Amino acid sequence: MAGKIGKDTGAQSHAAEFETAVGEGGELHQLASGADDVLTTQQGVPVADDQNSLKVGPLGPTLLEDFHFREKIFHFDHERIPERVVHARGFGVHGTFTLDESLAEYTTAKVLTEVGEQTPMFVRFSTVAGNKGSFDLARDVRGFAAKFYTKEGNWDIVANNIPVFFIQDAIKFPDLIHAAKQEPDRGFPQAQTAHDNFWDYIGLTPESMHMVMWIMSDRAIPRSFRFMEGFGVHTFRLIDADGKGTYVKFHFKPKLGLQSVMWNEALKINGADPDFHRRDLWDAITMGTPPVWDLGVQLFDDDFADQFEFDILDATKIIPEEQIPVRKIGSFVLDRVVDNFFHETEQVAFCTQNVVPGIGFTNDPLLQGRNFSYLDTQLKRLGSPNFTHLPINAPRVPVQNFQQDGHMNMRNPKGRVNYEPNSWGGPRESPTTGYRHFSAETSGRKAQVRSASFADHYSQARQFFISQTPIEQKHIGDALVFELSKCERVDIRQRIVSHLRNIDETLATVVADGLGLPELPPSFPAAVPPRTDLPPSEALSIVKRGPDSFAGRKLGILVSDGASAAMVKALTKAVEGLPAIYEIVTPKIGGATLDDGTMVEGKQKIDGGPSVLYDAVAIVVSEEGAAMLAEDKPAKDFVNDAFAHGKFMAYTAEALPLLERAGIAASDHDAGLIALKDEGEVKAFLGTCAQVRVWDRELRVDLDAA
Ligand code: HDD
Repeated sequence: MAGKIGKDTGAQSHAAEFETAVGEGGELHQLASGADDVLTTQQGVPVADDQNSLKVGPLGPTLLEDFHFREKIFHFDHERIPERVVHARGFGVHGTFTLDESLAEYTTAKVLTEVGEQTPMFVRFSTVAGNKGSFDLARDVRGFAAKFYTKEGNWDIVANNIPVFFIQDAIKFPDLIHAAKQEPDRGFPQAQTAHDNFWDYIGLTPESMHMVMWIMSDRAIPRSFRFMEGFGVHTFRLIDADGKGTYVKFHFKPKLGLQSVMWNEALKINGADPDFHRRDLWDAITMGTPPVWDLGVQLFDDDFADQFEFDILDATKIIPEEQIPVRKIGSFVLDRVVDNFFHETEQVAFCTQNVVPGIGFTNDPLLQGRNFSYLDTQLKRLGSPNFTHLPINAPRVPVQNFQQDGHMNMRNPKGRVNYEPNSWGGPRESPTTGYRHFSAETSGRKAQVRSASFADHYSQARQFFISQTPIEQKHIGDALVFELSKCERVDIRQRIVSHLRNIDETLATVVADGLGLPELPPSFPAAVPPRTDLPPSEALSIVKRGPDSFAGRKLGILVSDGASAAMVKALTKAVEGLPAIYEIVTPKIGGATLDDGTMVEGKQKIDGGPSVLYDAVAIVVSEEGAAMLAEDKPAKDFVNDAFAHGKFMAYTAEALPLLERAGIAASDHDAGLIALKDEGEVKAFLGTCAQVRVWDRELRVDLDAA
């Protein structure tokens, strides 16, 4: 039995890595244990009893001599490593990037020039503020860190799902994060910015205002990692064979389109399934519908940079896609879950300074600071400068240099020579293929300064706001009211409203009203007058970039005993055909017996499968089933929430009494509430669901009225 456990839990793969690292590990392992599936100590000694420590008699004291017991407990005691100071909660998966269009005109990087080349990748999604055990649907930025294992070494784009950042200079980062995370005296609130310290800091940091618009928008509560964009944020540089540079911003565009949840939904999802996002990605991949993103670039030169309204080195600014379109050059699919969460997701170490020949940095002061911070943090977190030896961090090309020793070293240089230059032989510099930094003239007075070209903090915040559809604007107002209403100090609330006046007067008025401020505070003094001439940008709205079908999304089907088997079958078949996902929700987890006597298995019992877990719902019940569910609070919540959250809902005629008892009167019925008269209507229903939500219903059933 012990042998079986060893095999199933990955003792095999551990041995395989050992083999990779040491070369002859397989034989050693064989010698030590005698068989592949025998449980061993860390020294490879076979274990006879893993359940009882060594004692003097059955009731006697445990002996220090029991080396297996001591080793096992010692190892357990040291299992935890420091969690990431930010982005602690994450979820990583493997994938592959394929290049479709060469950028050879601009760069020598093989990953961006060899069309058809498939580059293995690892991507880790994350929230920022919450600790490792926090919930997925916090209102927060999402990390979208991508490691490309290229033929020229590892290239990391340590991206977010928001294209700008709170601050312009890395020296401010510790304060920003201290203010955002739980307050130091009380250790809460966890995984949320709805508290005094955060908004106090923000109110005193006008450069954060553009980012504030993004995090108060629905971008900060994505439906799933699969429906999110990713942005490299900074302006990077592509470098060609002659050393000529071209500015570049990196974008990840989901093929599924953009989709978010509603705030009221997020609050409930966190209770119903704190792992909502990681489960979603796990399910999509393991069910054979892996998500795909396009890799896009915005390319521009010094002339554009000179005439652009803002500084391209300022990480609080975007370059609107209308000004520089995003050129799609390839795509990546994320199609393999990890074998072991700790091994891969926890130990992966992203570093902004991981670039390959042909890709370089700019003087963005945030990027320059990040280039120090990431390497430094890995030493603290992973405990050794040899973190690059861990399989998830190791490049997929030979690593040859004279760096040596240190904790947990697994690849010291072989032989006598460990210095350079030497006359023995060994790896040499390669002036032709090696990494060359972008060469540029630079001069200036040494001083702690901020460029005057970074001074406009409101114009793009306003541009973002006016680019949103009315419902998205409403959500921004609602979110601000929610967050600020959790602040105890009135002056902190007021100061934020004073900033909003520089962005949009109506927004400021709505928020002030929602907070019950007796009057609008004066506008915050702006360093430069905010511009009002920037045009709206379609690309900034989620609603305008939504999915165009129900594919990849999830239908919850509420089924009772006696429900129409034909209808359940039609729905499940149509969903599978898209392909999308469905879950059957039943009063009892054992399932429901349908009208033809067949049994349909329940994936969720109604109490554990609220409608917030689904993109759309169908209610397929019998008369008796509807009568029974009409007296059941979770069933009524299922229906009522789906309606209030603007979801498309299909129902069989028998469900009407349940709808009514759940608070949906005949006069409330709208185009999103679809009666399924026969199975032929199922396809049309799913077609309608492409629209994501019945937005105007939200205005009628206001959840977050300011
Ligand atoms: Fe950062 C982690 C993204 C600014 C310092 N950051 C981290 C991760 C992402 C980002 C996605 C998680 C990586 C993972 O999954 O392991 N960070 C960003 C973006 C920024 C940004 C898009 C602005 C454009 N970060 C930023 C600054 C600093 C840091 C200005 C410090 C000066 N970030 C870190 C860090 C972390 C980190 C402390 C924590 C864990 C880690 O690096 O590996 O070094």
